[in-house]
Amino acid sequence: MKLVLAIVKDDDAFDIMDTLNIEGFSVTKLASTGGFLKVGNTTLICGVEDEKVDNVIEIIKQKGKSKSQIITQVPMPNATTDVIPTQVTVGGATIFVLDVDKFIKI
Ligand code: 2BA
Repeated sequence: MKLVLAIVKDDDAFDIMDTLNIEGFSVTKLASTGGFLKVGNTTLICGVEDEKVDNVIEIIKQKGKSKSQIITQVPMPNATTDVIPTQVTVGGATIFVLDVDKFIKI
């Protein structure tokens, strides 16, 4: 079994969760915050059989859209007072796949 940990945009989270549920996958949603932009994002946790990991990734890929955004505060320790708007592209999803030693439901 694998644990799919997917960091997605808040806007995409419910669509991804609905599709995963319809396809028979259980998923848990955690509210998270990106360390760079300091804005909210969503971390989805999904425990799946090894052979179904690619199905889960495909669903996230289809529903998670990447988005370009302009940030006006770049987190630099010794930044001057001048603010330079910077464009960053936040990906459709950042996905980690971890091995699961045990899966227990009581
Ligand atoms: P944030 O850390 O808020 O990053 C948002 C976007 O800012 C990133 O999009 C990337 O385009 C840019 N960015 C991040 N760190 C940067 C840096 N040091 N210099 C320049 N630009 C930077 P994504 O790469 O698509 O990441 C979206 C969110 O996924 C991240 O939000 C973070 O919450 C998570 N994430 C990405 N990579 C991760 C990793 N290796 N470990 C843990 N979380 C990760």
